Amino acid sequence: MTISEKLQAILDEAGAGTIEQAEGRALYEALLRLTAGLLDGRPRLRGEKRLYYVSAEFLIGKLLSNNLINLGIRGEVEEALRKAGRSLAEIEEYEPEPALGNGGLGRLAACYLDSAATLGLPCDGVGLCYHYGLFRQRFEELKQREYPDVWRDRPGWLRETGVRFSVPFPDFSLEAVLYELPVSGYGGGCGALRLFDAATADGSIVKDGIGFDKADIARNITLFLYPDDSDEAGRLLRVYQQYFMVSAAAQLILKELKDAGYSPESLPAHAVIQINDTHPSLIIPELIRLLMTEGMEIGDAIEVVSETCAYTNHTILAEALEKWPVDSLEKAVPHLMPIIRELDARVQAASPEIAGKIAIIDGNDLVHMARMDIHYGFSVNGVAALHTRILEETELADFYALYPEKFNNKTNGITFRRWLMQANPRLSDFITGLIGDGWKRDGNFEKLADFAEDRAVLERLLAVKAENKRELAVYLAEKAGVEVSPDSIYDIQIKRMHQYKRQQMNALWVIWKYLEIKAGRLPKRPVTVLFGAKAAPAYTLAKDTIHLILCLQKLINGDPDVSPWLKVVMVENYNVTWAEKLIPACDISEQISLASKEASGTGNMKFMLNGAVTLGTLDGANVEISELVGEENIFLFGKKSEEVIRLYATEGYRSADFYDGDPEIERLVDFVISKQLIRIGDPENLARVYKDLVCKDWFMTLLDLREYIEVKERMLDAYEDRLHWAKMALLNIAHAGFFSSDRAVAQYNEEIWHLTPQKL
Ligand code: 26Q
Repeated sequence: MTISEKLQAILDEAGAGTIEQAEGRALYEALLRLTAGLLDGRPRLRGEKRLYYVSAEFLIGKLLSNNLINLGIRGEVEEALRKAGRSLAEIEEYEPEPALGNGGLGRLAACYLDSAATLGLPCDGVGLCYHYGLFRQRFEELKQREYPDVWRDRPGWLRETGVRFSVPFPDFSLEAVLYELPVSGYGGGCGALRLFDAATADGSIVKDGIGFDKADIARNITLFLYPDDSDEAGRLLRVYQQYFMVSAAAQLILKELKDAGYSPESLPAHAVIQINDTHPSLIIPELIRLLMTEGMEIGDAIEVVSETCAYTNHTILAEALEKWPVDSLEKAVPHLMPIIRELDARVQAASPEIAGKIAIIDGNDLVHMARMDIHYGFSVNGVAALHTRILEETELADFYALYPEKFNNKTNGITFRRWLMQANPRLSDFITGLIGDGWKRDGNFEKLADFAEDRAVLERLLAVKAENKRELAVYLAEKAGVEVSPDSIYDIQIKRMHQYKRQQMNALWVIWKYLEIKAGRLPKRPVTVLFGAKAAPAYTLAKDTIHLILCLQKLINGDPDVSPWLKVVMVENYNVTWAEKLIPACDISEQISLASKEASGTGNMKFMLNGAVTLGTLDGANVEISELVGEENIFLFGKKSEEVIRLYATEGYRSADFYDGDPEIERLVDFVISKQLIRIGDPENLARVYKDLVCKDWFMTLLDLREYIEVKERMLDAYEDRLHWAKMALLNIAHAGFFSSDRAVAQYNEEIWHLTPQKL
């Protein structure tokens, strides 16, 4: 049977009509059934040793297109739909989007599952089956409002497995119900994303946006990804949630060990647990506890667990390094406390002279999750070369001195199946036309560099970008109701809203450009500045920055003198789908974090792969990007990480010095509370942004602002030499191969996991 015939058979069974006439929803459901059926037929990856990638986040996004690509039938399906006057894009609109992550860390986990399945590695993701993903963002009165993100109300890929475990809390226990989503590899086998829900979880307790009774643990535990932790009850709930996840995960791992006929002592030979940041760290004491209930001595249990667990650090921001008060843990997981105290006692006894610096439980009765991972895991890795170096030399120097052999770097990667083949079919075909399609498996684009002086190729590359820009303009008009000119330069910053990522610096540039245009100094070509970002619900300054950008959007787009030259667009509810639309159309990739603060970044890699040129600081993986493409193919600015670290150490940065000492900076910052903006926005929110910039500016916006403006001007000028720009874009693509998540996962496997790839 052809794909068309199979699809029609499913539609017939549902009485949904022909492919031509079926409603979009019915057609989506039919295609879902067809694709899920094909995935079911794939061999599940097995082996002597399995990886359990335990993570509180998996930002998988929609899966239909991705699964079609990995099954190798996307072309056929598209052709069948096209013949019937339908399209995959139309059908995908009906697919719910699992937004089970905040940003980089969650998306990385999703890319790694794709790569592990592609490489034939027996690997599962293990996490929580939140009822609501990351909140849905709406802009109301130019401010962010949060709403529950419902994704499980329609047919999707999730299915119940029938496997259940009981998770013990002090006065009650909760039943964990295991769900699974299939994870297809490109041409390979099939892994799984295994997500636990609580049998008692009940969405009906959600009231008034994303509010709910934080004390009703049985009903709220798996409702939300990252419940607001700005108050005590919210923080306690996070502990309950984390423990629920890891207890179920630990029971699953030990059950599978037993089912395979292996003894508890042999755990390290048959399982490796990658702890994705500290959110799953309680799996260490929980596994020890469970092994002890099987009769193992504590010392042996500690050894077995330490040989099984490996830890990845994703951040050096102090406020994100989890530390839980002993009191909270005593309340939620008192049965783990004797074990955590024993773990702490052992490390303190082993290194008494530095006990204060490496203790798991510190003098303020805070339990340091990362420290537990480092002491009782066999591997600690950072996510980009610079990040790992900063961990070793600064943040975790005491631990590096103790355990140099545990530390290693694994520079992040992205899956080219989603971020090139799926998101950018035009570029994908263009590349294949030039160098063949070996890159789909080996991620090698180096041969593209041979065309760096080939005028015809460069012109075609520009044409591909122009076509993607037109497509985005149509999408923006449809989805956001804004008109942008495809002839303008698309300058894009999409990532979580955070002060360290410095969207506020980009906003100050927008103000600068606005004032330039107002003064009659017109740019050579119009610029469209696009933003996409969610702010954590309790992060006031981040929400204020969104407000500032939305005010600028209104002011500028509504000003007939300025809007032909400058437009600002902040897309609502930025998510994986938006990223897939925006990245292929981008000219300038904004990667402007304060050096030393962005562990790696992965958006930077996606943009590079799609032929955008980076405007960035020497932070995270930008350092490696610049080494790969060469300084002539990237626009760098700003203070280096050593200098920034020194400024923090010496308290050497005062934003007021920059504000008072530079009339140009003063003018831009003052504009935040100007009459023009106050008329549009809320004075309270704008004043907070202003005040922070002048009085605090913890992430040193004003330090790099001047250089940012200068280099961005140079970049806009460079854009006018279209062939030279195309050469830069081509060389960026040519050197993007290193950032394949296949490379990253292969390195994890060779140096940490040691799984045997299955031949498929
Ligand atoms: C911690 C404590 C309390 C409340 C929340 C948190 C919390 C939640 C989420 C801490 C961190 C996160 C997420 C971090 C994250 O996404 N980090 C990003 O990871 C990417 C993948 O490695 C990197 O590329 C990014 O540089 C890094 O910011």
